[in-house]
Amino acid sequence: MPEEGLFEEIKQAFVDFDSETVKRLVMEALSAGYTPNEIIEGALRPAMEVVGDKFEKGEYFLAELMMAGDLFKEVMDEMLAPEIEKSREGSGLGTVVIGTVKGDLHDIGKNIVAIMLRVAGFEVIDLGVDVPPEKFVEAVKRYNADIVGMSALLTTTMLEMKNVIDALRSESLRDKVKVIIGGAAVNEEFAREIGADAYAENAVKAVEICKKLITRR
Ligand code: HCB
Repeated sequence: MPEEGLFEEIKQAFVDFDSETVKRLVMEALSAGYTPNEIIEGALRPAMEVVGDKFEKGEYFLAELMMAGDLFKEVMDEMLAPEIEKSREGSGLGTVVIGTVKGDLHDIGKNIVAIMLRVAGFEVIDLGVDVPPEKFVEAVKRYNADIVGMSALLTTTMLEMKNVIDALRSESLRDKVKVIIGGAAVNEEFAREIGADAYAENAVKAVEICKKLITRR
């Protein structure tokens, strides 16, 4: 498959932090008709996983994690987000309050989900990173949200998702909102365990699921 070769090259250049080559090849992929999501899921996210693995093995350090974050953001902001914006579908689907949970500063995946939800027609209130449960609760009340989206990439922060759900429950809001979770630390089983309505492994799935959740309310 030609895509595999091109995506593999993007991935390799990304892992080497060769930003010029990454950008040139991403442009090539867009010109060849690949969607931003195909490029993210087929090349950039797998590259991030390699960087993460190298960090775990002690081959890369915090500086490299930061470089990877910066490079991903550059490619998103300069090339992919403007492309995603072009496919705006509509508006008025409902309101989603989204954030990365307390103690967690990873926001790249959450930002992709937020932009894709906006483009699909949701109003998105992005609370940013390191968001404590009370802030989620406050935003749900303030914006009369339909859905709460949470992101966690650390095993040390994933339990914060349960704290948010508990906080919604104790404010009698749990029946009024649907809860979707995502991020590298979590999975379907964990979503069930903490009482979330859904887990999404990527942004496209998150949009699909939010559309379904909104019609089931
Ligand atoms: Co971070 N980090 N990091 N990191 N980091 C991870 C997450 C590790 C897995 C790397 C590893 O060891 N293999 C690891 C966590 C291990 C663990 O807990 N099991 C780790 C660690 C340990 C740390 C620090 C503790 C390192 C240190 O200081 N010693 C530290 C923690 C800081 C903190 O949060 N308190 C840290 C810091 C950083 C940064 C700041 C340098 C940087 C983040 C920059 C930023 O986000 N602004 C960073 C990065 C870049 C990573 C990796 C390499 C990439 C993460 C990423 O952006 N992936 C990551 C390795 C990995 O993930 N395998 C590593 C790409 C995006 C697109 O994927 O999964 O976030 P995503 O999002 C997807 C998907 O999950 C879904 O849709 C998105 C799009 O498809 N989704 C949702 C996401 N959120 C959703 C919400 C929904 O409601 C629905 C779907």
